[in-house]
Amino acid sequence: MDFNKVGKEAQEAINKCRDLSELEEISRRYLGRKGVVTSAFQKIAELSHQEKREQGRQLNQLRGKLEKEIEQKRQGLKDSFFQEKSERKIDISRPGKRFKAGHLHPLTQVVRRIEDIFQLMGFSVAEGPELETEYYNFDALNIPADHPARDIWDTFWVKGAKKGQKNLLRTHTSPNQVRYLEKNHPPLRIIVPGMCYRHEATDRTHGFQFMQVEGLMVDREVSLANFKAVVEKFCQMFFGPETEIRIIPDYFPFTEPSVEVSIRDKDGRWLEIMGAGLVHPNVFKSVGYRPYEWQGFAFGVGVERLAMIKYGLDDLRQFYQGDLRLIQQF
Ligand code: FA5
Repeated sequence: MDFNKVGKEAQEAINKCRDLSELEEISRRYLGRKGVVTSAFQKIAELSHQEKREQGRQLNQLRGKLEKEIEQKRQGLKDSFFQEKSERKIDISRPGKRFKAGHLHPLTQVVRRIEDIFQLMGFSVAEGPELETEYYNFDALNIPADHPARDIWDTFWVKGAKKGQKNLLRTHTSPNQVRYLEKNHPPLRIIVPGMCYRHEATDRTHGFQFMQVEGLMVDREVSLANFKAVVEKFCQMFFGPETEIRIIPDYFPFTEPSVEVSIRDKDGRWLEIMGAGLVHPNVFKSVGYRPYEWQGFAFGVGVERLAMIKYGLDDLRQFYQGDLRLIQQF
């Protein structure tokens, strides 16, 4: 066997080799159990003593050299593999990954817009609990237990109330008139946004869960004319300067007189958006004020109704279905 030739061939193969699996193949070919060098070792057993020593020495040299070369190459290939990998990690020319940014739900956007407009008119934003007591939701609002208005505001009664008290999911945001008047002294102007619940068969304009924004302004002299100015300004800022409103009589136990406000939609139809009126003397009495010393107006506007008109939707249940095709439009 020509050791020089074998050595040269092996060296060339090692030099040309580009990846680790190819290198392992070369290593097997020369140094493996049936490899060229290994089989040569087996063959020299048949040679004479002198030749055995000579060839054995050369074969040992060749094997040592190849082992060293292959090991060096192996290390080199590994290094360049990791180098390439780490270079890939910081390849600043690659296009970035796009983050999916969410945005506020259309109803949240509407509530924020309502808050902005009323804040411009000097109203501050207050909050109240969704789990209410019977007292704040009804009694303090001049709706005693036997009042027929309890039927139209049937709701979800909740177990676990304190003794002598009944808990329910609030049917409207009006309890916050009482809660706020108990803790603050007029003159005052507030709005209270929040979720309301009613035991109601749903349809395109009614949900069993919906949002209202309550409004309350109390001062020495507050009239329906003040209310009209505020609500008209609000509608024009919210829907556009040409918006027409209609105010007609209605009935609520906690206002006197009571009114209903509608706006005209794009097809010319009147759509009810809120109930309102002047705060009833009995409500002032329930918070310990002397009636007729203070006057006020209050209103409760339906957020989904405003959003439906603003966005041209015909079914408010769509707001609660989480359908991205709808939500992503706004
Ligand atoms: C009330 O809830 C009174 N608390 C409003 C009020 C406040 C009157 C202050 C006087 C003074 P009403 O039930 O009409 O009233 O509801 C008011 C508004 O809430 C409605 O105009 C409507 O826009 C919205 N609304 C009422 N029920 C639903 C419902 N089931 N689904 C969606 N919106 C509703």
